[in-house]
Amino acid sequence: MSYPPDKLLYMRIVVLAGGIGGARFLRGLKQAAPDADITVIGNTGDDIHLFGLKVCPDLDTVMYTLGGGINEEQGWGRTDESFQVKEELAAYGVGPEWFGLGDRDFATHIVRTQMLGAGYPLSAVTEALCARWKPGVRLLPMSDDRVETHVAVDMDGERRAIHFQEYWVKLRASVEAQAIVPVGAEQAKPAPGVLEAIAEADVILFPPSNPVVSVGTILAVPGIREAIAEAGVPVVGLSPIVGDAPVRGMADKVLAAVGVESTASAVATHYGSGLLDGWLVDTVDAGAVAAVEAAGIRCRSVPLMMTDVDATAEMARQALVLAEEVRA
Ligand code: FO1
Repeated sequence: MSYPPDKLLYMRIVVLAGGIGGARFLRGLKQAAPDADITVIGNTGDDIHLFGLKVCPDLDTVMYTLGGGINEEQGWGRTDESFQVKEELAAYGVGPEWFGLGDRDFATHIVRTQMLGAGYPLSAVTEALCARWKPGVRLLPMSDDRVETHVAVDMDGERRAIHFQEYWVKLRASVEAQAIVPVGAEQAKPAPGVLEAIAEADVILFPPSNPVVSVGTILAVPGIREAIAEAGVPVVGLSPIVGDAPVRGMADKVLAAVGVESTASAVATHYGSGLLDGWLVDTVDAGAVAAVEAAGIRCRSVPLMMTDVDATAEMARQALVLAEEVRA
């Protein structure tokens, strides 16, 4: 199939991104549409304060991946990393030991925390950090306000709300999530530039990121969902579920917590036709196309495995092609 018309390459694209899946998709999108003006609205619900430092895993994963500093195997953290600071902290008995902050990564969190302490909002700090990494997209946090995703779990005979990172990294989502709560989201305002980017977009994409704790948390910031629904431009998503299982990560655990089946069609209807115009499912889920279309969402099946940048670029191109189909 030939590449989309030239005008697609120059369009303004807004992407709602989580961590690893979002970052890898963006790398493909940049290859598919090298001249597009891409604004990324990044999830900050995974943010955590550790050792007095503000850590923003999803913003950093996008910044490092697009800026060439990511640990490719892990998909998070820095390349050529060492862990001497973490070891020294552990020698003082200071944890948590379950969260792998490396020495190079620490520098990012120190700079971020210093700037926040000096009064700069997270959006300005992120812009300053990106001046070094030059990700080739405009990376905006969803909000400058503090939003923290907590997970309600039943442990040791009682219900507790724990930080998302504790649930994800320490517990590896091994305990059933009873509820997912983006604490602070209701009071949060979209960061400067977020609503403007949505209003000016030619196309809005939901990458194969976690629909609950990544894209869902961004949509929980009042004003963002409404702005997308009212933007009047194609909104196209790519399923993070292939063959009834998450492509990576443990999205099924948090989908269950919000009562959504781990299928490509269930995730599409969870977003809903009021938000989503188009949905790509993997070829193994071609049987789901009819159900998604019956729900009022244009659907196509294409290969959705981000095995390398070329395969990912082809996925991004298919999303843009579907967006044009929807627009027409
Ligand atoms: N993921 C892990 O599985 N283990 C870790 O120790 C870990 C540390 C970490 C440090 C910085 C960072 O930016 C990301 C990190 N991640 C780690 C990834 C992160 O926990 C999640 O994958 C995302 O928050 C979900 O998008």
